[in-house]
Amino acid sequence: MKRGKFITLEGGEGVGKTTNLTFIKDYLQQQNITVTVTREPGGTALAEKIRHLVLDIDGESISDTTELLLMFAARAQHIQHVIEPALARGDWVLCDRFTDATYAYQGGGRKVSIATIALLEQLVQGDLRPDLTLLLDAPIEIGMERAQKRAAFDRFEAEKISFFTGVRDMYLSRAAEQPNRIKVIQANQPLADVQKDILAVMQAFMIC
Ligand code: T5A
Repeated sequence: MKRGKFITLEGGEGVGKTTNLTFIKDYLQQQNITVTVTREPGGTALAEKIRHLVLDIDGESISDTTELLLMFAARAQHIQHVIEPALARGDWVLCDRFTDATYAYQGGGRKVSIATIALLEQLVQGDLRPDLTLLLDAPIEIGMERAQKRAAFDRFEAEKISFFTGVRDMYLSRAAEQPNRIKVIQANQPLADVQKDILAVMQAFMIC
C-alpha cells in the first residue's frame, strides 16, 4: 500500500482554517483520495482531554513548560493512534494545526527556546513531517474579529496583541525558510478568493 500524504493547515486565530479544511477535504475526495480529517491539539479521546485542559480559560495557571509538554503529549498520542495508522493504510491526513503551531505559539508567542521545541519534535515525531502546509495569513485584528464573532475566547485568544504578533512573525519566518513545504495563502480576502488560491496550491501539489 502506497503511504498517504500528510497535509496541515496553520495560521493565527480565526483566519479560516476550519472553514477551509472542509473545502480541501471535498477537493481531495473528488480526486478519489481517502481522507482522514483531524486536528491538534486533539484527534484522540485522550488528546481531546488535553485540548480541553490547555484551552480552558478558567483552569489553574499553566506554566510555559507545562503547556509545551502538553502539546507534545497530545501529539504523541495523536501520531500513534491516528496519523501514522492512516498514512500507513494510504489515507491522506488533513490536520488542523500541527508542530508549526508549537513553533509559532510556544516559540514565537511564549518565547520558549526553538532548540527545546526542535528536541521534542525529534523525540515525538522521529522523521514525521507534513508533506504540505497551507499557512493562512491575515492581519491579527481581522482574525480576532472573526474569532470573536464565532465564540467566547479561549485561553490563547485572551492573550495580548504582542503575543499574536510573535505568533504571526514566527509562522511567516518558517514559511520563508521552508518555501517548498509551507505555502502562504492571503486569508484576508473574500472566502471565494481564498479558496481559489488554495485550489491552485492543491493542484500544483497533486502533479508533483
Ligand atoms: N496551539 C495549538 C498551540 O498553542 N500550540 C500547538 O502546538 C497547537 C497545535 C487551538 C489553540 O491551541 C493553540 C493555538 C490555538 O490558539 P484552534 O481551535 O485550533 O485552537 O484554533 P483557532 O485559531 O482558535 O481556531 P478557530 O476555529 O478560531 O479559527 P479558524 O479555524 O482559523 O477559523 P474558522 O474557519 O473557524 O473561521 C472563523 C470565522 O471566520 C469566518 C468563518 O465563517 C467563521 O465564522 N471566515 C471568513 N469570513 C470572511 N472572509 C473569509 N475569508 C473567512 N474565512 C473564514
